[in-house]
Amino acid sequence: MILQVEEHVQFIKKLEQKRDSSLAYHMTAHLRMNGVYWGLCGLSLMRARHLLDRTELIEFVLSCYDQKKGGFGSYPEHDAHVLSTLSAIQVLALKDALDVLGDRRENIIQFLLSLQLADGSFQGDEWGETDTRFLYCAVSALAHLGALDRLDRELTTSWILRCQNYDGAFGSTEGAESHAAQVFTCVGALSILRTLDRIDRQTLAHWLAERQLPCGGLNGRPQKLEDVCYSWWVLSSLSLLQCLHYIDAEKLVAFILSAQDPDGGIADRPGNVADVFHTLFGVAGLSLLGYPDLEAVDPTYCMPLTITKKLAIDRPCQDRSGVTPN
Ligand code: GRG
Ligand code: ZN
Repeated sequence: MILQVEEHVQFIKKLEQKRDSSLAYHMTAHLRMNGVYWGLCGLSLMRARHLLDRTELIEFVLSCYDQKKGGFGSYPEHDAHVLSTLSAIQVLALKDALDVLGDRRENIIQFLLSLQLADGSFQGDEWGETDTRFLYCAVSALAHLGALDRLDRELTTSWILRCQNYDGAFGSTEGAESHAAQVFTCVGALSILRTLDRIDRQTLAHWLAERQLPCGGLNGRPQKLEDVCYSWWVLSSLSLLQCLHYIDAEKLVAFILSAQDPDGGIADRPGNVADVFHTLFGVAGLSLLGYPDLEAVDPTYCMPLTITKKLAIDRPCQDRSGVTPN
């Protein structure tokens, strides 16, 4: 089986045209900005970024700017949140359009910094819930904006380390269950902060390697089912730990390809309905594994390496084999 690039590109392109009055469309408005990033990044890795119109994307992103809070919401008139703010910045970066931020750039930096609490954790907005996802988003967004020097790296690192469990993996907060997606947020943030050397890589890499099941797919924690998106969360983390070779790549490639819908898109597992989230993370996983003709993905940012290199984001240098000198 091969990657059906043309079908996946058309699948993503069609989503853009599906703006309608359906309930499903409105019920997913809170994910719209994330969705635009997932689609545009997926297209980029399949070398089809040009299919989404630059001007329209910039207009949409700017229409979601929350003047009062200084960040981006997921949809016009929605309150700013760190999840949609990172996606908005990534969409602009993918279209080489960060300059359009103008004076908003400083307000966005202030918004991101204002989300950090005294213990180093991050809230997603002013309402108080903290999560290592929010920390990653703030750190990545600051890096994209060239403002990492405004962040207290030591305080931020110390919070991440408090979220590490005895098994070497990370949860959403101190004492929370280890979960592979939270591992990505913590390892990714440590990579951006250049403090990856503060963790015991081997214990974590072995926990991540144990995520591979006999079917070839990866799960997010013990006793759970395989799911294509962990091809990103687990592999990017292993790549940053220089341990990509701990998993059986051939079996994982076969699993991801088996979750393709013949009409386009990739599902969480074979036979399920395809969606743009699993399409991006399936393709990004394949890119990390060196699948032919895809753009190389940056394991720290889930962005094409060509883009993060151009932005000269402050990050350790990486290559396709996942070797990341710290
Ligand atoms: C730029 C790639 C990128 C990410 C930004 C928002 C974010 C940072 C990361 C999200 C991390 C996260 C917690 C994703 C959720 C992944 C997921 C499949 C959760 C499902 O959990 P369960 O409990 O599924 O429903 P399992 O697989 O455990 O049964
Ligand atoms: Zn999933």
